Amino acid sequence: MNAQRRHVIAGMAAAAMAGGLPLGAFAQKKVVLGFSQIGAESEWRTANTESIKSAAKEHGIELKFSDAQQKQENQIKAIRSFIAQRVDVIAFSPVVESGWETVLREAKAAKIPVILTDRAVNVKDDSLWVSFMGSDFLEEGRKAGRWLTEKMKDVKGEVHIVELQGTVGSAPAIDRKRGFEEIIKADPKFKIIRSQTGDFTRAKGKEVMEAFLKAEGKKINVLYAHNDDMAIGAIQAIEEAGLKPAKDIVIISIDAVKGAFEAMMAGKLNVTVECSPLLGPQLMQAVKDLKAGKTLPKRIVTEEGIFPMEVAAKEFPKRKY
Ligand code: GYE
Repeated sequence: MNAQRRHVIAGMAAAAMAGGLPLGAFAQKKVVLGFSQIGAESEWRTANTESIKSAAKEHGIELKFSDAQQKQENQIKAIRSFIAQRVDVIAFSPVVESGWETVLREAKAAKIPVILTDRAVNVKDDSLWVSFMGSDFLEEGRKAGRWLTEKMKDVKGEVHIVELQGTVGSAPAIDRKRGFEEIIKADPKFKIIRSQTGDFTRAKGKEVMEAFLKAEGKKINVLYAHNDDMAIGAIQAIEEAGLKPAKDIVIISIDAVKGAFEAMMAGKLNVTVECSPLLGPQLMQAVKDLKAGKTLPKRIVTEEGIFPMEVAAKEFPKRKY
C-alpha cells in the first residue's frame, strides 16, 4: 500500500471513530433484511409491523418491507423479489401454512436464510427455514378453554358456544381451534354449535356474529373468537341484537391488544389471552446472529399470559400494544 492510500484510510478510520463508530465500521455494508408481512388485518398486525420497522431502525438494519394484503401469491412474489435483490436474510409471516415448498427451495438454492415470524409453515423439509419465532397458538387455545371450563364448572346443562375462526388455513386458526377443543371436550356439556371464519377482521367478525345470532338467537351462551378484532366486531352485533356482551354472552378472545382492554374496562369482554406481536427486537437480533455465523435455535417461543376483565384497568397502563 502506498503512503498516500495509507493516509486516506487512516483518515477515514479517524473520522469513523470521531463519529462514535467502531474502527472498521466505515467499511461495513448494512445488513439487508427482506420482510414480507401478511397485511394490516388487525390491531395485532399493525403493532407487529410497527415493532419490526422500529427495531430495524434501532439495529441499523436495512429493511425492505412488503405488505401482501393477506394474499399468499403476493408473499411469494415478494420473496422472489428479495431473492432477486440478493438480500442477506428473508423473514416472513406466512398467511397460511401450506404451499411454500417451491419458493422456499428457491431461497435455499440462492443461499439466503429464511426466518419465519409469528406463523408456522407446513413443509416436509424443515431445512427450508432456519428458525421460527412466535407464539404457541395451541397453548393459547388451551388457555382460552381452561378459562371457560373453570368459569362454567358449576353450570348444569349444556353450554352453547359459537366460534369465530381466524383466516382459513392459517396456523393460529388451526391451532387455536384445536387447543380449545382439546380442553372443552373433557366435559360433554360444552358444545360448539356454530363455527365459521371471520378472517381475523372486525368487519367480518361482526358480519358472521350477526348470522350466528340470526340462526341461534338466545341459545348462544359463549363466543370464542380467535382474535380481539373479531370479538370487538361481534360485540357490536350483539349490542345491535339487543343483548348484553359479556353478560348474556360470555366472550373470550385472543391477542390482548389495547382495544380488548378497553372493551373489558367497559364490561363488554370477559377475557383475552395474550399473544405478543412485539417480535421486532428478537427478529433483528436473530438477523445479526445469522450474519455473525451463529446457528439460531429452530424454535423461539414468545412468553405470554391471560387477562380477565377484573384486572383490565390495572394492567391497561402497562400495555405496549
Ligand atoms: O392473533 C391476529 C392476526 O398471526 C398471531 O394474526 C397472528 C394473528 C393474530 O391478524 O390478530
